[in-house]
Amino acid sequence: MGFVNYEQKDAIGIITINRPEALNALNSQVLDDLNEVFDNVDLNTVRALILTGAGEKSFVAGADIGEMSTLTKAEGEAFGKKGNDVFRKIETFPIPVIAAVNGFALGGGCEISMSCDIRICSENAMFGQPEVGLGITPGFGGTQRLARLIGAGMAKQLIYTARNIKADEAYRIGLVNAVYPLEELMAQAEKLASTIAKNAPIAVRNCKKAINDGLQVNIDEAIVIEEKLFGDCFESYDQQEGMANFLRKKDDPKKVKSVDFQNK
Ligand code: CO8
Repeated sequence: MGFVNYEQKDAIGIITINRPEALNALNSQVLDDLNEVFDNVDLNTVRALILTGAGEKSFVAGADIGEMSTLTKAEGEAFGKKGNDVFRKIETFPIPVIAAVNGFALGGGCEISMSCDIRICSENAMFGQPEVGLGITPGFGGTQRLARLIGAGMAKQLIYTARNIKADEAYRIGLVNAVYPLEELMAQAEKLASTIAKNAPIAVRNCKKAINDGLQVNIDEAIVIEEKLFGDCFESYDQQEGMANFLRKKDDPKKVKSVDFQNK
């Protein structure tokens, strides 16, 4: 559809922002299209998503500067909310989302990658929050998620200086989990997604929720969140079969086989 393509390969969904003529910059239409694609993911069959950008140069080069250039204060705030709503949808999406960052991830591009669960990138990737050089703050969650991911001191330095960093530095400061040659990036993203997809889907979902929700509250409340989500896994087919399979293996190693988790 429009500026966003969607493809399903077995249990993996691949979402590609496709506006290469503007280095996949996020205008209102791209945000609407992304929202719609996420709403239409078949959660019965898809167990992990990959988000990437079309072309070999850019993941997402930010929010659309042309569109933003004439906004009033109220329109600026509304545009920020539009992006934030989509990015929160990604962050709280029931299944894991892997950002395969294949080039520029600047401003809104860095921000959308940070709303994903995991970031991996190509060697030519470049991350940054250049907003203060344009007279604005990061507005799609950058001031919040960068500080949470890499610590307040490093986030403040990157945001105040508007300095872009290359893939190796992004890896060193923990912004990405791994760096690959560009031609290997998607294969590596799919490999990671299929490893996740082989595990019990309800358990993976509950892990995502426990980590996300637990990070927002104090440790006592966080532990209670974990307890409830842990308890929620029991009596599921996947819990019973996953554990029975382990016990069968102990009994007779020849019975070793991977569990066909059913998402129920
Ligand atoms: N918005 C709109 N168009 C863009 C953007 C963008 N962010 N980035 C690139 N493009 C367009 C260019 O205008 C150009 O179009 P055209 O061919 O029609 O002139 C095309 O993409 C190719 O770009 P370049 O010719 O500039 O390619 P280069 O390889 O020379 O440079 C760069 C690549 C370094 C990535 C350069 O394009 C650049 O600096 N882009 C802007 C990066 C940036 O500053 N991003 C942050 C934007 S601000 C933001 O994201 C705020 C998010 C929060 C919003 C809150 C809402 C209120």
